[in-house]
Amino acid sequence: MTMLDFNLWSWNSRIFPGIDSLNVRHRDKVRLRIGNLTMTNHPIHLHGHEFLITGTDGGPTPKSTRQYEVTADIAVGQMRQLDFLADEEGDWAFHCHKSHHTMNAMGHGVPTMIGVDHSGVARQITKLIPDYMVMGERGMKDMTEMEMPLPDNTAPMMAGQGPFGAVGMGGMFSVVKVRKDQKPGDYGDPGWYQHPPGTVAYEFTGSLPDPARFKAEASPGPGSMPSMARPARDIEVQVRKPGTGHGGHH
Ligand SMILES: [Cu+2]
Repeated sequence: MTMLDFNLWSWNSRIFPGIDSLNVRHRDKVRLRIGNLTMTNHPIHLHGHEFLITGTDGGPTPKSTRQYEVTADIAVGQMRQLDFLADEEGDWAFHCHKSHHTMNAMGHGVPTMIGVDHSGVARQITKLIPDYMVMGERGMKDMTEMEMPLPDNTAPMMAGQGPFGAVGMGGMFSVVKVRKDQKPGDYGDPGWYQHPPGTVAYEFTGSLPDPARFKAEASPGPGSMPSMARPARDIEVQVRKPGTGHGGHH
C-alpha cells in the first residue's frame, strides 16, 4: 500500500524500553538535537519543561524568533536543536506525539476493533497467521498487562515497566530524568524517581458531590440539552405542503 504501512518507529534504532533514559542534574541546561531521517513528520514532545528551538539545519535561530514550546514538529529531513532548563525534578516522558509512533506492532492495515467482539474473526485470522493478535476490544490498554507472543519479524509494543506498572509504550519514547542528587557530569541512570510522600496522585474513592447542572428556569434562553427536571411536553409540528395554502403565485 504505502511505505507508511509497515515501519517500526525508533530513535537511533532503539525503542522503549530498550533505550537509554536521558539523565541530568537538576538545573542543568539541556540541549537535544534531533534529526528526522524518516519519511513522515514527528512532533517531538517533552513533559514537565518548556524548550526553545535554538537551532535548525540553517544554524542557530535568532533570539527574536524563539518561543517556548513543549512540542516541536520535525519534518522529513529536518533537524532541530531544543534547549531547556531542567528545573523540575522527576521522571518526564519524552516522545513523538503521534501515538502510533510510540506503539509499534499495532496490527498494521487492520481496522481498529474497539467495541467489537472479534473472537470469531481472530480465530479465523489465526488460522492464516498463527502468531497474529488483534487489538483488544477495549483498546490498546488491554495489551499492556500482558506480554504476548509476536510474529518473528516485529517488536514488542508495550514491554516497558515503570514504577506504577506497565508504561504502555514501545516506540519513539524515552524518559528525561531530572535529579537534585545527580553528580555533575554523571549521566548514568539513577533509577525511577522516588516521589516525596504526598506528591503522587491517587484515585478518590469517597462519595461525589452532585455536579452543577444547568437550570432552565433561571436562564434567559433555552439550553442546548433539555434539563432532566423540565416537564415533558408534546411537540406540535405544522406542515404545509408546497403549492397549497397560498393562492396567486402560480
Ligand atoms: Cu513520530
